[in-house]
Amino acid sequence: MTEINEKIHSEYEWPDHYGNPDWFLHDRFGLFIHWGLYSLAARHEWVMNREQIHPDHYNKYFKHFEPDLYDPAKWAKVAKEAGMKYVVVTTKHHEGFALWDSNYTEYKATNTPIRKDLLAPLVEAFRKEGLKIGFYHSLIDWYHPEFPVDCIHPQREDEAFKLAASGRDMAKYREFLHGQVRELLTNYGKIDYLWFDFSYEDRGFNGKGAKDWQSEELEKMIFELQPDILLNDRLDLGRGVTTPEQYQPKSNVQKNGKPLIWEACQTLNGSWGYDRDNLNWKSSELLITMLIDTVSKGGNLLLNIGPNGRGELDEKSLTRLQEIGEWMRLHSRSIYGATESQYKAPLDCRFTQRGNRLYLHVLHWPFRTIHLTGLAGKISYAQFLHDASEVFFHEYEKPDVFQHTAFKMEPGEVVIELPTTKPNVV
Ligand code: FHN
Repeated sequence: MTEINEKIHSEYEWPDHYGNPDWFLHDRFGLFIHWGLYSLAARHEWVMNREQIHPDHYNKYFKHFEPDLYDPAKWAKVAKEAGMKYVVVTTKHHEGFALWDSNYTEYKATNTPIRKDLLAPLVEAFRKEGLKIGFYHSLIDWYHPEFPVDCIHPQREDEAFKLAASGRDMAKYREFLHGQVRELLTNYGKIDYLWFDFSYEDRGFNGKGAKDWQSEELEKMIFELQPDILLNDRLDLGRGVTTPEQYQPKSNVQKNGKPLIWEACQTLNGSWGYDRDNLNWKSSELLITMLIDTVSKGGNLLLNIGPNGRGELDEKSLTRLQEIGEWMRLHSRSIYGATESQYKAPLDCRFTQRGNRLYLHVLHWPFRTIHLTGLAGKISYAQFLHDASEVFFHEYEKPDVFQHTAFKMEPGEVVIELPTTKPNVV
């Protein structure tokens, strides 16, 4: 068992009946894929709601959906070369359109002009590249006749919930929801991660989600079908992988003073679905910094791409994933199996620690003087760069307390070999 795993099993709140998170804590970096009819609209996965598109009009996308350039083997190769170790793909987003050949709906890929199950070849391709398989599944469904929130009405749940009283049968919807989850966990082999979406807890409707979805029963069924699967916490049961969205937590994520297993889910440009004219693209440097920052706080990064309606990844996404992959080629050893350090990193730096190796990520190389307070004294870059091959960080305050060497291995990576016994650094 790796050092992290000992930490998990001793310190973290992780339900005994949940899958073993060891692989997740080692792998650290995954690919999120948002792909559906909204990809044809090329605006945003909430386009139906944001532009108040009537279902009759939105149905045109269903009639035209034919991703003839879809190449999941290419997607899997791109993800692997980016250093990603698992994938989470939208089996069905809020629009209700199923990528797989579900027996519970006609609103599925096999009934569009592409006329095939799009999930099966993706699972096969990513598994072949050695990535773990995760399914995203939307708990809400704007298309299903019995779900009490349709997309035309404002997404103000209080109005929508009144709509629910108008004869919509939540029990019928729940049967549909549980049935589709059963299909997904039965027909595609071992699934490593199930990522439910649209927590009502996060929106202040405490208790509603777990009640509406009958989350306890759903969770029981999930583990009967896939005993080792990981679950996120959006079934509103207060357990599972915590998934802060589109922001970087200030420190590791905790509950009752105990660290949680958590995963930051982030986009490349602010949109989860393909958004052709989007101008908010994050740089590769920022995305790499987000990965480092996340691991330095003991979390995973789930980084999203939105393939277009033809089934292709756009150039801007491909470029970023390739550049992240080049950084990972050099520095993945500071990411895989690494986690937060007990030491406080200097300003504009991050520490990730793997065993007794402490990786100092200098985010503004080489324009900062490193102040390693609590671990070492202050050195100037001039000295640092001059002594690049072997740099001694000294405890200027208490030189006799602790001294170790730092090896500048690659641009941007400094490895500090720690003594095997924990230094009595105060
Ligand atoms: O509404 C969705 C959104 O479209 C996207 O899927 C994100 C991904 O985490 N989840 C919901 C917003 O919290």
